[in-house]
Amino acid sequence: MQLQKTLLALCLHASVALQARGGTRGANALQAATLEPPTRASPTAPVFDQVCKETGITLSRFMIETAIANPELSELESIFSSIETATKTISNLVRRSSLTGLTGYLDDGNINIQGEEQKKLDVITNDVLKNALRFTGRMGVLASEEEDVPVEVEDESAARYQKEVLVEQTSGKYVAVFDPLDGSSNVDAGIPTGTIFGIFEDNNAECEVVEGSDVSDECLKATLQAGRNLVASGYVLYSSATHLFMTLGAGTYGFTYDEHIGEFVLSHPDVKIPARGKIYSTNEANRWEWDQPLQDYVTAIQKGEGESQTKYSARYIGSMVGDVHRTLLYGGIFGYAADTKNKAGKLRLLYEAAPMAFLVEQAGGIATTGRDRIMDIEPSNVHQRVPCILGSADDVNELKSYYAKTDKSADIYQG
Ligand code: AFP
Repeated sequence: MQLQKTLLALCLHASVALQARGGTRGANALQAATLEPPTRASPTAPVFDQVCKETGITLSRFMIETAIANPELSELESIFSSIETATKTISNLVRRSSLTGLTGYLDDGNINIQGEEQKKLDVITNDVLKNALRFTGRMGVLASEEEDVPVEVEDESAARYQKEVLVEQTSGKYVAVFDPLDGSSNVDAGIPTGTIFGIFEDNNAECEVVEGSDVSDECLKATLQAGRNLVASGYVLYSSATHLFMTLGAGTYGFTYDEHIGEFVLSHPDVKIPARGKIYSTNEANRWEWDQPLQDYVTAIQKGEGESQTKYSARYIGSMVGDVHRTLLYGGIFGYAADTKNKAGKLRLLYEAAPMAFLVEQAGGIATTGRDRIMDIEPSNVHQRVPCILGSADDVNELKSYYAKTDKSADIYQG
């Protein structure tokens, strides 16, 4: 009894302390202002008036409170629970891969639909995430970077979308798109990697799965939605710590995995990207093949001749989740632009650029091709690539101003 009283006192005390340092704010403050009007009403962000010092706010509690505040989002609770389980597993697989023989490429040299050789971890992490999501009972369609089971060439939909989409059931309300282990080419060198995910509503009533037959056009169409339709998105970074950053359209929230209690705990409430940074992050080896406006912009910030008159530093991991995570926290600009060899850049619209764009916008940043808002691009192909430049609003707007001075017809990317 005495112990219970002491714990309660600790919890209540912690609640006051967290509020005092602004860690948890009121519902209105948590409704992040997006730069562009969202197409759906913003959900109400959860409010935590009591926080236990021993556990903090776990992701499970965050989702329970979210469901109470927004009953229409209650099904997301089990989806996030499955993402949580899967990414804890992936974190463990990545950490131990040098000890468990999970480094390197598949022995049979499997090539995925992108033409990239698959690593053992690409395949295993895809299975982990796919299986976690399919058993939530909430999913209509799952599309992953690594799902490359060939479909018949004569199949019209296969030719158009170049790739199969795994359809598990039709009763589910949601569509999940994901890259299970982004940056996996880095993983054997101990460099950060990550999982990226996006959740859409399955708004295509015509999507029907007939056992034993190919995926229908309707089911594929349910997957091809613009980023502005995303209901949720996020990433999990596997690095010095495992971080899960997510948005449900009412701000961006960051959780850190606490191995002592086995839970993701809220560590970065209502993340706001600095309006301007002093870091640029891109694969500069491609610079001579970029659009001229981009070359001119990077030259200006390198010389301290940009709007801020500050000489920028370069930081580039080559692993999108790590580079975006640093950009969110420190500010600056990250991008993978079009170049003359890769006319749409390298990053995939559906399961890399759009989910990250949603997250960055919800933190007050911008994500663009150089001219167009990433969130407004309608995909025509599951594996479509897109130039993607994102980060601090002032930095990205400055870059956009270089493009605005030139004619779009001169751009490499004509999408
Ligand atoms: P891998 O998953 O093949 O390592 O690719 C990672 C990635 O898709 C993205 O995470 C990086 O931002 C980008 O590619 C790096 O590409 P470059 O190696 O061409 O710089």
